[in-house]
Amino acid sequence: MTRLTPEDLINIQEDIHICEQIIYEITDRKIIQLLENIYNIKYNGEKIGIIPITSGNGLIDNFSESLLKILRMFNMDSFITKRVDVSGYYEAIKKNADIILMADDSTFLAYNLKNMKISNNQIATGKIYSEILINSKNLNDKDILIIGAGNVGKPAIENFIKYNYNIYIYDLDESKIDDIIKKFPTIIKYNFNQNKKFSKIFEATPSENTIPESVLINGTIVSTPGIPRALSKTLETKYNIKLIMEPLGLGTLSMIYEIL
Ligand code: NAD
Ligand code: 2YG
Ligand code: MG
Repeated sequence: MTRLTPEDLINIQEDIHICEQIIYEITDRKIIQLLENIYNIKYNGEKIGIIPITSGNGLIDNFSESLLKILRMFNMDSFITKRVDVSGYYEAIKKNADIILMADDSTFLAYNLKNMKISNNQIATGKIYSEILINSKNLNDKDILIIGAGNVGKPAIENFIKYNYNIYIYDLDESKIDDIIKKFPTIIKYNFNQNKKFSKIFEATPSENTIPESVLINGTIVSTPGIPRALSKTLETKYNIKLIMEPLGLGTLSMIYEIL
């Protein structure tokens, strides 16, 4: 997992705004409509407390503030606790939060204090970024290339399996692919010599420029939570790629909807 930097988050509202437009172009739905469909639930004014956590490598400047911006962009009732860690948790409960959001170096979770549902950012991120491809208007092409079969990639793979996709996967770590193929034997191990092109690509790795030109066609949809960027700007422009990529928003919204 790549640790977010304050710089990653500088344009968070603009990044989400651009994603909103591309998602609408691809699926005919706004982000919130998509989430309501995926999780079959509507947001009903639940109050969300964001708790800054200082453990391990400490606070990321802009992290809690970015979460607040994201939630408020979608009109969710939210606040950041003034205190941190355990005292912040206490404050969130005293201020009648229904849901808390908090992250240390390895886990970013949302917990619904009323119904006791919990969500994990990696799983919720894999879900929303895969659903964008699954809900694209191009329903005929059921081939998907997945690059990166880690904690975000795996829930995405399970989702594509559910929708009967022909899944091609590539990961630097071959053992990851082998483990997945043991579980889902229909999955195909992809190597870039196969020279197959894709209209849908999912990428979740911590490496840069993992998507080579050889797999692209004009208008390929690339849904990629991976940080840093998986596709060069040159290739994005050359192939008119529909690129879904932002560092925090979609995954966070997906976490909230998962536990409503
Ligand atoms: P992970 O470490 O569990 O998995 C990453 C996988 O990528 C591993 O299997 C690794 O072998 C593989 N990999 C690394 N370099 C590769 C390369 N060059 N080519 C192919 N495979 C490669 O990490 P994760 O939790 O799945 O997160 C993946 C990325 O997504 C990270 O950058 C993380 O920060 C980011 N992330 C973004 C969001 C978001 O909201 N945008 C949310 C969660 C995670
Ligand atoms: O409260 C704080 O400011 C810090 N304790 C937050 C630490 C978050 C560390 N996690 C990451 O950087 C991310 N990879 C997880 C966020 C998912 C969205 N990319
Ligand atoms: Mg996200």
